[in-house]
Amino acid sequence: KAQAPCCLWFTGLSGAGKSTVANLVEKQLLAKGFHTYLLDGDNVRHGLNKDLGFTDEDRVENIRRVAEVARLMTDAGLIVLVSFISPFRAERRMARELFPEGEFIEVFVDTPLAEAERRDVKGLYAKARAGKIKNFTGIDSPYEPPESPEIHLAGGEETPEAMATRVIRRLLD
Ligand code: GGZ
Repeated sequence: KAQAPCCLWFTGLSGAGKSTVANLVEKQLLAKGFHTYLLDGDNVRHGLNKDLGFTDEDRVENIRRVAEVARLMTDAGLIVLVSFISPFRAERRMARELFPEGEFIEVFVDTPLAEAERRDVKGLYAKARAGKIKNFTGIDSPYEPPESPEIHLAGGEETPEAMATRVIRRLLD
């Protein structure tokens, strides 16, 4: 059965593959005729949240605003994909509580820190280790892994395509 509207909430470290998987999932949903929107740092941190950085306080506010926007979008009938580190359990719970039962689907892209750092696609981990970026998640800022996500993806083992397929199955079967 189709689960629309709903919020697919991707969480995981920088470089875990959240946005890669979320983009693949969105593509598949669009191909099936669903109306979707993907919220991520690229379209939120440069606009709505450009006043926010990476202190704990700013991350809390970042996630609060993103959750409220996602809720407005599900009200409008969309499947919303949200792709932020969202490192704190309390804020993910707060986000969950904005949605009716079953409409919030937490997707943990569980790529180990060592693997994300080994890939270091954007070179940010190297900068964080060198002290050039402060408060970097996993280095000198915490990440609290989900305890019971609806979907748990082994980001260090599966391909993005395989992970996206699992999300789609869970959503539509
Ligand atoms: C973590 C940072 C930081 C710090 C810049 N810590 O791999 P990316 O580049 O594309 O994803 C990261 C993104 C994280 O932003 P979020 O809005 O998802 O974070 S949160 O949910 O915690 O508010 C990374 C980049 O921004 N980046 N500085 N200090 N990631």
